[in-house]
Amino acid sequence: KTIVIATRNPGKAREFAAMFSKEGYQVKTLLDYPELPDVEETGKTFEENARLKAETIAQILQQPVLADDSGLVVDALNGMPGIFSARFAGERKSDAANNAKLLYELTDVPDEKRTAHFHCTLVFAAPQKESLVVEADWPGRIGRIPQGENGFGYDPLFVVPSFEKTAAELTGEEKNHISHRGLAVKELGKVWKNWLEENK
Ligand code: ITT
Ligand code: NA
Repeated sequence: KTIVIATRNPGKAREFAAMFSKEGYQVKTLLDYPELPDVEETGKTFEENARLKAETIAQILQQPVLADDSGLVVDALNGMPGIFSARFAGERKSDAANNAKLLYELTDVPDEKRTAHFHCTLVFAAPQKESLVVEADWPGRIGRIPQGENGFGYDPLFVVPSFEKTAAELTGEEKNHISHRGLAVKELGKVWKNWLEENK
């Protein structure tokens, strides 16, 4: 069993591979298809962007494709970086640059106002079918010093209340169990069977 995920983010790819291998799936990502185009994320919402990625690649490959659009929503920044999380510090900037910009923007924000959540929208698209959409959030707060070596993106600054550690200090297993992406994959598992029945 193989599932194609329309992502070029190696951090996401690693998490999906860990989660889907438990269900007996082998994960392929766009890192395995270097010839496919980059899908421009012109949408105004996570769902629009996830749809663009999943439906474009499903159309090209003529097979079912899953896509993830996700990001960090910071209350004190009116929801930024949100859908712009991957390019907060500019196009093709490093995770470290994004984290540095986030810390800078929050310099004068006190601890009790540093609340945030990660959001994940997953779209499962198949040629000639209605797409399946699920989403999940992961609440936490933004720390003051990057800590931890695991994960990717904003994980070193995202403090998880139940652990009092950053997401980058959790093991991959601990993160996938409670993260926005982990919860969205669980939700997908629940609705997938029905979708397959309805779309035979
Ligand atoms: P693809 O579109 O190829 O999947 P991307 O990184 O551009 O890769 P998004 O447009 O969905 O994907 O942007 C998601 C960004 O949000 C990601 O680059 C991180 O900066 C951040 N992010 C999402 N999930 C995260 C997580 O679990 N931990 C840390 N940062 C995360
Ligand atoms: Na992207």
